[in-house]
Amino acid sequence: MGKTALITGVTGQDGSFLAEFLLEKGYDVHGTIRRSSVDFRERIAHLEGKPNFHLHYSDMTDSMSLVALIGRVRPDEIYNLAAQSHVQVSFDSPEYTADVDAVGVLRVLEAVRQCGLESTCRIYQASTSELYGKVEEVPQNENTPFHPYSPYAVAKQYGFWIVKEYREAYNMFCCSGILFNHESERRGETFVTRKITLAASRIRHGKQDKLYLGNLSSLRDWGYARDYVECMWMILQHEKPEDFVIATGEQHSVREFCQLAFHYVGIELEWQGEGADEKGIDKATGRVLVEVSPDFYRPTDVVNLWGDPSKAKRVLGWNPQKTTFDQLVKIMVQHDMAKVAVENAGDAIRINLAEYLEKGIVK
Ligand code: NAP
Ligand code: F7E
Repeated sequence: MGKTALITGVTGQDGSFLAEFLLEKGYDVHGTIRRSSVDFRERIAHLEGKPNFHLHYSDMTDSMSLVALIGRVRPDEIYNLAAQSHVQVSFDSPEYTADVDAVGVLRVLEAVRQCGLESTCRIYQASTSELYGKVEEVPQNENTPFHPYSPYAVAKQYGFWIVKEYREAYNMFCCSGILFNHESERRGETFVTRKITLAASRIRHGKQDKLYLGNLSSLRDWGYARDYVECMWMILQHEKPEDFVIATGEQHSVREFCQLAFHYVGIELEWQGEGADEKGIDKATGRVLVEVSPDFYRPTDVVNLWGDPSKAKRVLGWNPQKTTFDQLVKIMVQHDMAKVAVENAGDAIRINLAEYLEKGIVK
């Protein structure tokens, strides 16, 4: 019999890639979704209807739903990916972020214990490079001290420690993957990379005039989400429960990401000015296409993330450079150029429809 996995947050970027990956491996995959007045299942629509793919309503703030679900599914592996994952939003909703991202982890661990699965069920916790926050060492590895620098990071730090506590106190197979930023064509549209690739595509198609960003000098270690979900699985197949840093080992600025994304839509940018006055200008036309808006500054910003994935490479045999930075930007831009082209076609049909309705041709 194949294994059974439960993914919390299956509708998210990572959840959708992980579900695909596990289904291909022959798993029976169960995923949690939230009730919403509009259904946001775009990332998993292609999986619905597959016999080994099952969806259940649940929420990380609702222990009863978690206990009932885990007791019913009795998973061999749980991937706890559900979270309020936006750092800037965590400054506006700190209490909710703590409930979901900190206490939510505890709820999953306790549900496993209450269902008597503590010796059979392996648990992966989606931890984050944001724990290093106001960094105390560059690059960061499994021994680098934490200095969380946002309500999101503080909540995730609780998640990290409670997983370690349950491992030590109850001998449970639970581990944290300390994942550095990973992006894709499915990335949420308000994270900086996707915001840039979508804006560059819209500007190229004449649908947007300008892109406003916050800190252009912020440094990140950006990988491809599809590669990172494989590592989540590898962590749970390892002979003993351990925590791992997952990163590419390469660092780039927001400005560099922007430069390359615009390059792939056919626009070469040059940068003028500094700080809040910095601008990205189209070399060919002299038009200002990128400006800084302090609206996107954070009360405390993490500006120097750079991961050292040596342990994952050595112990798990994971390849941190499967998709390069250049390839990642290209994948995202190609996707978004196509998306905007389809949106344009959709707009044309909608305009015609409105005209038809107005003229009484269609009733
Ligand atoms: P994402 O796209 O924002 O997906 C988050 C998922 O969590 C969605 O399915 C979302 O459901 C669900 N969720 C949010 N609040 C919930 C709640 N109260 N109850 C149940 N489900 C809830 O995030 P991601 O990029 O895939 O990241 C996956 C996990 O890895 C997160 O825990 C994130 O914090 C962590 N992480 C991400 C990165 C990264 O660079 N992507 C790096 C390190 C760690 P809806 O679709 O209904 O909103
Ligand atoms: O910001 C700067 C911003 O929102 C990256 C989550 O998946 O990765 C993600 O968190 C950097 C920051 O991601 C804009 O100030 C500039 O320094 O794309 P982001 P994040 O905060 O790194 C970690 C590992 C997670 O765990 C999280 O779940 O870019 N930045 N201008 C901007 N950021 C945004 N969002 N928007 C801007 O306009």
